[in-house]
Amino acid sequence: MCPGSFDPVTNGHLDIVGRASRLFDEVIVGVLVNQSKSGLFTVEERIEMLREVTVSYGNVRVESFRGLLVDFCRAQRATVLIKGLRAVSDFDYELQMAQMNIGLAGVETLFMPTNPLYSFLSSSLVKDVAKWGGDVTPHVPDVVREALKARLAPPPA
Ligand code: COD
Repeated sequence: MCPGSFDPVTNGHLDIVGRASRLFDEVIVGVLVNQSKSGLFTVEERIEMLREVTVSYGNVRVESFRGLLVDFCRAQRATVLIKGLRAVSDFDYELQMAQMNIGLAGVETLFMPTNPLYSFLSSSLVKDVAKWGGDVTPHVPDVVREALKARLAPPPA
């Protein structure tokens, strides 16, 4: 299980999903439906983009979930969570979540070091750069770049 918000998916996420797909028979990308936080893209839009960019991996499927991640893992019969670690700053929070998830339901977490090409990448940073007209081509798949352009385009004068 590769869980996240994916608002939107970046090349950093994709790198982790692709590497996980080579290690496991089946990979589920779990997109959190967060009712208390509205994103730039709807969950349906995020899922559509994720499906498009993972279509070449035959063993990856994309699903949404609400509530506790471990309940979703149980429902999907997923036993391992895969998380990417970008820097030491990610580790504190990821360790807390990993320990909570194993305590709640025995679901293990494996950490994958980020590809150094993407170690500074986050969905928020990409949205901020795109908002101010910066080029996000190296950081996201083309379909995401175009969606960002369309969503963040300044209104016509
Ligand atoms: N390089 C490598 N990995 C990356 C990169 C990058 N550049 N960017 C992101 N990642 C990886 C990280 O592993 C991250 O965890 C994952 O991708 C998803 O990233 P985001 O930013 O899309 O998603 P988050 O961090 O908002 O996701 C948080 C969860 C949805 C996993 C968490 O909130 C959750 O489990 N929520 C469900 C409720 C729950 O069970 N709560 C209790 C948790 S103990």
